Amino acid sequence: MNKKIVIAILVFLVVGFLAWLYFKPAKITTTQSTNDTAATADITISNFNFSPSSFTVNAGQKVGVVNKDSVQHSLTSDDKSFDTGLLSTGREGSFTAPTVPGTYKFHCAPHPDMTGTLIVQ
Ligand SMILES: [Cu+2]
Repeated sequence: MNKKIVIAILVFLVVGFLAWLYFKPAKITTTQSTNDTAATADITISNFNFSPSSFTVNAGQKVGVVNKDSVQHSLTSDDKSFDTGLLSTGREGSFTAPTVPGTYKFHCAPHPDMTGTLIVQ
């Protein structure tokens, strides 16, 4: 092999490596903002129950809901102002609390006997 070519390749690799060291993107330290999502579920569904069945939130707050039951459930307000939609087993959903303070009854769409109350302050 031609020595010049070998040297050229080595120089190219070294320069490339140094350039990479210099220009490589700064470590991405920002993590996904959690401002717009509930960090953890606030309401847990299990054994055909909402827990807690009465929950107080601030107006417009995002509320996380997790379904730990073996069947699908939803958290649906009686007046349809909020709804997680159907949540399968293990799934987490959320809804945004109404912006008007008040007491809002909710239920599970497939199981209307499952009820709870959201207090918006
Ligand atoms: Cu249900």
